[in-house]
Amino acid sequence: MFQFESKKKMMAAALLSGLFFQSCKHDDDHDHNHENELITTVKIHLVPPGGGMVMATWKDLTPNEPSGVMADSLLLDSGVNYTGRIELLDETVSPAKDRTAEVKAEADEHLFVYKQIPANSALLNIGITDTDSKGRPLGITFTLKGEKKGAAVLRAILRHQPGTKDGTEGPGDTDVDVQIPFKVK
Ligand SMILES: [Ca+2]
Repeated sequence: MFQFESKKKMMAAALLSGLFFQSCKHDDDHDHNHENELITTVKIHLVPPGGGMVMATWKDLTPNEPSGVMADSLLLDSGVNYTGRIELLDETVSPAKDRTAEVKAEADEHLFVYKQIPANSALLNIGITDTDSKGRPLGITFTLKGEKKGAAVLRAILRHQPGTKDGTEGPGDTDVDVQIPFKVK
């Protein structure tokens, strides 16, 4: 009787550890998949109030190598309030995978940071217009206005901040970091 009970317990323990092992394995797979979520292509879409669209594409089909980066330039009118949207794609597969929806689904873990190079150029006024479930900025949509004429570079950084997002750039690591030259005329 005692032996029977202890065998049952051992079987239960083995079953539990098997379940535990499986759930760990699942987490590993998830992390592994996330690392493989490539973003090769970033598109900036800008719509002026009168309609039409300005678009620029940044592309690097070899994210693990420094070479191979291509970027369009944006030509903007000063004083115009553009409605902006950023689009992320993985073009290493066909058809291309839309990564924007994944970032939106994981809004609580992501933040787009927009900067100008040089930092003191102050040619653009950019304001993020979307938020995550806790009211913190996300940055898939934004407004953009050319405050004065000149040329500089728009830098868009996607920060991945699982469990650490606080609305600032600091926490986490970078999923993609792109630079798009622009001119305000
Ligand atoms: Ca590359």
